[in-house]
Amino acid sequence: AVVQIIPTTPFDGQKPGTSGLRKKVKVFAQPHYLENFVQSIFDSLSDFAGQTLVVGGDGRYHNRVAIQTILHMAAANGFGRVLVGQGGILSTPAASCVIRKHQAYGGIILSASHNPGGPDEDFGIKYNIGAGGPAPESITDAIYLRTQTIDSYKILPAEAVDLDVIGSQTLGGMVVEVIDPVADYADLMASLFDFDAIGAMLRDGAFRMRFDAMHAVTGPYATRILEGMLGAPAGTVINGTPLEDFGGGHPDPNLVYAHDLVAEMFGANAPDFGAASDGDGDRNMILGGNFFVTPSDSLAVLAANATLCPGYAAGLKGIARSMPTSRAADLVAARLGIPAWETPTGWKFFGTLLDAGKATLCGEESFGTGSDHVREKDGLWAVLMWLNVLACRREPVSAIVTAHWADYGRTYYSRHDYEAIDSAAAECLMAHLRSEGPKLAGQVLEGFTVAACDDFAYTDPVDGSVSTKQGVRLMFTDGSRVVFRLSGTGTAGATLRVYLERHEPNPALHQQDTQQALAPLIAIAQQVADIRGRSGRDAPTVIT
Ligand code: VG1
Ligand code: CO
Repeated sequence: AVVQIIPTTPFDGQKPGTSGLRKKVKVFAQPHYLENFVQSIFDSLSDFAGQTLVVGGDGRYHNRVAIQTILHMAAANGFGRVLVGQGGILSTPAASCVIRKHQAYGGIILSASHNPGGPDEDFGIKYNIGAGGPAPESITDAIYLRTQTIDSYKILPAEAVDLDVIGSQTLGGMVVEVIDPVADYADLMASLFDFDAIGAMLRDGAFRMRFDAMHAVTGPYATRILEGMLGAPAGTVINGTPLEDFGGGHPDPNLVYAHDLVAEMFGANAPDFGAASDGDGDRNMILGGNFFVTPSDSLAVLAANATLCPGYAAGLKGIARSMPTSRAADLVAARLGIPAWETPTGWKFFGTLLDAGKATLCGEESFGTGSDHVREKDGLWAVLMWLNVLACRREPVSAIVTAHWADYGRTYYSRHDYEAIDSAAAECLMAHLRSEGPKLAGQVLEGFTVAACDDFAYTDPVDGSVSTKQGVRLMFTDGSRVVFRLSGTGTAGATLRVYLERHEPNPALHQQDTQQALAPLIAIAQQVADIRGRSGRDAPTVIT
């Protein structure tokens, strides 16, 4: 077959957000829409002729169609080889693992993460670099620029590739290798954690766990690793078959959407440990019996216990967290005498720190935790790290976390999301905070004195790149914070996120309800941003 050059015209709005380009399936399914974006990726890269590209997705509706297009375009653009997960499946962390292990040039991941899937729901695409992580802003900016001028794309007209049979095929001059999506990732996990100790705990009958794959991509990974390699009883993994529409749910591992798991973990005779992951397998929620571990606390507890795991026995080089994530992990870093880094929201900002050996663990409040083993956050990795810690300590999750609070103080933390509000109203709210916020310095609000208010800007300590307007921070003299930012992953209107944080050193005050403990800060957020007036909403859509 001969490469075809197809004329096209630009589409508006192909700007990658926090984690790639996310739009409704109906937008992606328009003729040339995906092709324009993929060609813009290739046009923003250089020297990839004959190189290897990794391709896979979370299995949502449109995944297979999109992968066929990408394979035919990769062949037309001169890639030498593509590694694609069987059935078009690769979790986001597994894709990162495969890119690194096989020294690929880069990879394309198809996912809209925790957003619902199906013909009327969301789809997404992002490019990852050879180090395995999401493309930095220099590349995503170039891609966006290219989408605005693109006038043609290259594609090889050839039959569809069989994605279901493991092995090699050719597509024009390019080799397509359909790979087992789990194998490389499972090997990496076995190299980091004490599988003997975890397996012994899972098999002895006294310890019970449940993992909710939410009908999303981690089903095959969790089933193979937990029930297969570690010998957990069959049925440990629930909702373990990936479905194109995730069974109609939001594959978002939080207390609102992981309802099957939450019902069991907060019911009578609750298992000892519960966990869930999201659509593309990079998020995690950790639960004990009748106990929720906030993602910010999870990062801190894992950091404090990391040396119990073989892969981290030598200690941590540093801990990085996104700006809105609570500062619980900073306290652990200080105790360990290692650096604590604060980056903008989105995993792409951790890459340079990990590559430079400045950080080992990273985390985000949005149920994201990971390490230098790959360059994405990694849901099942976090679950295995918790299991390794539990296998060593043999204490309930709640006891480990409350002991951590007694030691370091408890950081009460919550995020309030106002989803799908009017975009103009949301921009107006942020503009108001940017101009009026700094004037609050020195004022006393609800008994809290404002130390400073700014719009977070970040200079990457490794490559010097600068990212501005990353969220308005209202900081108080006691260390409490209220942070406001707009989501960069939504596909309808704007989503306002309000992050609330207060450190409580006194163990006698560690058993409060989180929303009660944060009530004065919630009131301050309302007062300074007039959320009700500007958004027209009386209450947040989701509280995590
Ligand atoms: C959200 C989270 C952010 C996370 C991003 C991608 O972004 O807040 O912490 O990195 O999703 O996660 P935003 O811009 O909507 O706040 V995933 O699991 O969707 O790749
Ligand atoms: Co995700």
